[in-house]
Amino acid sequence: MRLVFATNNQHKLDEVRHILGSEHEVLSLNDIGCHEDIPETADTLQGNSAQKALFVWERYGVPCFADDTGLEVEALGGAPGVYSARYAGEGHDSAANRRKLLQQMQAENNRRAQFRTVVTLVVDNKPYFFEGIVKGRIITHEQGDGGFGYDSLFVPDEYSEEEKTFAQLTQEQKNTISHRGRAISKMAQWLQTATFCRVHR
Ligand code: ITT
Repeated sequence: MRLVFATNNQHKLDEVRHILGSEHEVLSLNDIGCHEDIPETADTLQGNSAQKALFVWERYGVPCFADDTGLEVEALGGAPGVYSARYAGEGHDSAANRRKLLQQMQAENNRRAQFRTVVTLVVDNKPYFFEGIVKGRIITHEQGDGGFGYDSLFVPDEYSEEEKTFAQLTQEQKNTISHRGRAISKMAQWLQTATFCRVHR
């Protein structure tokens, strides 16, 4: 199926194309000529992902999906959460966000955290939601130079013995266990069984 992924984040696009493989053709906002800054004004991940996907559906009328992701840190009461992109201010500056997180966590013993993604898929004018979560912990210094965003500060439980952050895993390894990998795989599974894209014989 041909689907638009409503994101301006090239890292997300690469990850999702890798997860969906050749079964679905994933177009970017660029590919459909959408150069607008899509509003994200909701105060939940589900609200923001719906806002992005519905924006594209309403303007372009094509099947599309969006994700909104937050890093939820136990000791910070779930922050930065839905505000993860703007944690250190409006600039979407990932390095500044990581510095602020390290500083907020300086005196904390409880380092538990999770990434949570909510994907909204819009087909036939209806939104469908898929959630993915990965649990782990925040380390005290950056480690690894792959990935993006908060990846170099997050050790998923699946790699706790090796003490490897998301930024030290291959894309394949991250996708297999990640919040986005899990949510997108649920969407792919649902697409396989959904009646609207079946050939009715
Ligand atoms: P779009 O809204 O255009 O999709 P974005 O970068 O604004 O892209 P989000 O609002 O979903 O994406 O992400 C919020 C923040 O969380 C952002 O700063 C990212 O860097 C970070 N983030 C999202 N996914 C991540 C991941 O898989 N690993 C590490 N950080 C991630």
